[in-house]
Amino acid sequence: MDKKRMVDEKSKDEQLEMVREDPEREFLTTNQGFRVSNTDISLKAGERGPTLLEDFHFREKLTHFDHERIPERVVHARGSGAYGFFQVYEPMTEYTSAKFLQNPNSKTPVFVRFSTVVGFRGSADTVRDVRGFAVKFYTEDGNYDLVGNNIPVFFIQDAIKFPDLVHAIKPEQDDQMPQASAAHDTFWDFVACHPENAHMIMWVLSDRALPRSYRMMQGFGVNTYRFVNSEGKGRFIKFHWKPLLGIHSLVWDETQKIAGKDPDFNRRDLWEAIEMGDYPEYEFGIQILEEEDEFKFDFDILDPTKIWPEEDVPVKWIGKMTLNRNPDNFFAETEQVAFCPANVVPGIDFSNDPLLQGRLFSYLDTQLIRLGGPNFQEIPINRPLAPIANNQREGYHRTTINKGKSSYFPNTVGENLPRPASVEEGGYVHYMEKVEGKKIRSRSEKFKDFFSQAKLFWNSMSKPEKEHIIEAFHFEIGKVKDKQIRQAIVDMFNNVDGDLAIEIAKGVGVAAPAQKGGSPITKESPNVSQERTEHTVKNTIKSRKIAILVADGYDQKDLSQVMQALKAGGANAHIISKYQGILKSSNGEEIEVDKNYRTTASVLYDAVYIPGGKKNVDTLKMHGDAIHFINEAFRHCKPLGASGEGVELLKAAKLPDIKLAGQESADQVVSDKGIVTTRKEGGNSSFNESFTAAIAKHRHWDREKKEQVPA
Ligand code: HDE
Repeated sequence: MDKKRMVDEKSKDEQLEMVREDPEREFLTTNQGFRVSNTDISLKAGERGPTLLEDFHFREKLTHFDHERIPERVVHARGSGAYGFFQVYEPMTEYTSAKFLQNPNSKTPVFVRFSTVVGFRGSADTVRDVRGFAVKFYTEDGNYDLVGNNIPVFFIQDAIKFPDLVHAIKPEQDDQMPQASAAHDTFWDFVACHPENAHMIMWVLSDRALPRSYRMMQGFGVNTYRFVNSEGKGRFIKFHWKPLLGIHSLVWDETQKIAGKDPDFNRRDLWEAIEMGDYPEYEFGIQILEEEDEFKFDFDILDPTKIWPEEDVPVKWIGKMTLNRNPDNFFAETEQVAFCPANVVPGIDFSNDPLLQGRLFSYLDTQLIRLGGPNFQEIPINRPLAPIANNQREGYHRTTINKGKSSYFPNTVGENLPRPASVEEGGYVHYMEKVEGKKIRSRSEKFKDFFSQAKLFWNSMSKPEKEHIIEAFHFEIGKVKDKQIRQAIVDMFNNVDGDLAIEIAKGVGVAAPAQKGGSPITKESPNVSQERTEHTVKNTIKSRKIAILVADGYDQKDLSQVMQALKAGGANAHIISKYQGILKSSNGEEIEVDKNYRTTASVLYDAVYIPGGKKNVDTLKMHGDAIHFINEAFRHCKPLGASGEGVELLKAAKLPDIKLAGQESADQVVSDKGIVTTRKEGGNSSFNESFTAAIAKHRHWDREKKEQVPA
């Protein structure tokens, strides 16, 4: 009898409930289950005597503690997880037989882990890095893992180079510095020795590597996969995730400051959003390529350093994922989750992408050491919802109690069960691709074009995005001590774009290329730009964090109407003042302060607002921290809003070349490069509209003079 169970949104939660421990148990016990009478003082021979070996509780407590660490992931060590569900929009029968992609009414439970790549488990969230975007679908056919990143290409073309890459980018082997950063000699030496990195480097030095939130970044399967339908027809596939909150990033200076102020910034953001019911949502997309079109492009579709430009192969959006529950226990769930690209269900298969082929081996291998043996799939977070039946036995930490006599196939003692399933019964059959060739260490000719798509990416950037990339080169290469490596990088990127190479050279103390070079590619692909892509939205302020700077004597009407408008748009406002406690408005109303200048900073917010009230503003003018708050937000191109007397505080901050609302036209709302002001106190709906629109835009790159502001 087929024991497959029906899977719905709650199935994984119900399965986990069986192993959850109730925190409200009354008595403390040992691991043997008997009650402990004292856990504060060890058993001693006399009050001042030595501790006795027979104190089993003491020994058990310390022994367990001594063994509480497991190896961190060799890459992607720092991560944050969340549960949710996935729903397909319409049956994908034409393309794949995967069951979870057939029924729009069924919800498949998922667990997602977002991560940085290079830093250790305790490193800061906001470093410049690729972000992992790994999704485990607990489908009725078994677990399907889509282990992706937030950048659609990779550094190298062949998995055999992965250890070299990771050794080069991790802290250097002699002094173990720097932490969570590519800005050091060995990494850039590796890059200069491997021009195949060029395209990926363009992405890593772009704003993509500084996501504002895991909820506001795209995800990509990177490798080329296959969908196979029930007739056995295969098609090449690339996977995409698109965040419905839009695609937004931080700026470099801000990320470095956040790393000190709140190293858990992205983790906290995800956790708090889910706690507050702001459930992150992502659309799931596929690029589909017919097999007969495999050789149609000037790049090899198996090369993971290449995208399939969306102008040539559009993305079809086929479903949506919602994340709606935080884990109960970080270690048990987020740390012990084990993803593997080889975990596929019938209807999904691999391509010969040489990076993917290596990945299919590496993940299972790494879990064996990290999770201590071959039974890690029994850990609750890794357990499929589909039943498991095979003849694998024993090994460390085995929890399944296999009954009966047989542990082999075929057998006569156990009715020849469990037996392999036919295709009709749901058995996984590998795609019957015809392969032939000589054993050879080589790759196809098209793999050797390293620069065309790097240039395509550069061509597609908006002006501010290009400036950010140049600044990133100045930081990263500027940190390289060896001048020869710095020169080699300038020369390497001269193959991408001559002007870019000249700009890099300017900032890092080496010569511009002797002869200006560059790839001849003129094509653009706007969807690779975060600013130009059609996949972002700039019409919502949902879940954005707004700082409101306030002191005693504020204008209550001003404050409450703006707070209401922000709340109506789904944003979260915080009252910030010199001290925590209660503030009084000019009319005697009270409001509680959420944060003081010590416990927060402008870098932790998306926008800043200052309400009116003369006494309020006169006090704030004397607070250097308030002026700094404004200057820093200005420098990071964030929206600022002020009403009534609040405008005077912006004046005091001396923002260069910004038009502020003047006394002469009290009703007017002035909106200039994201700075929205009105002199009218006590409520103004057109101010709210303009300020909300400025926040929705996220950043205002048109502030050319931002460098003139000290912050
Ligand atoms: Fe991974 N990668 N990877 N990787 N990767 C791991 O597996 C590996 C690559 C990605 O949240 C490891 O369990 C090789 C590309 C994510 O737990 C390890 C190669 C992409 C995560 C491993 C790659 C990824 C990992 C380390 C080159 C985007 C974190 C710990 C051939 C498509 C998953 C672990 C999580 C983790 C190997 C390249 C994504 C060592 C050999 C390309 C999101 O097995």
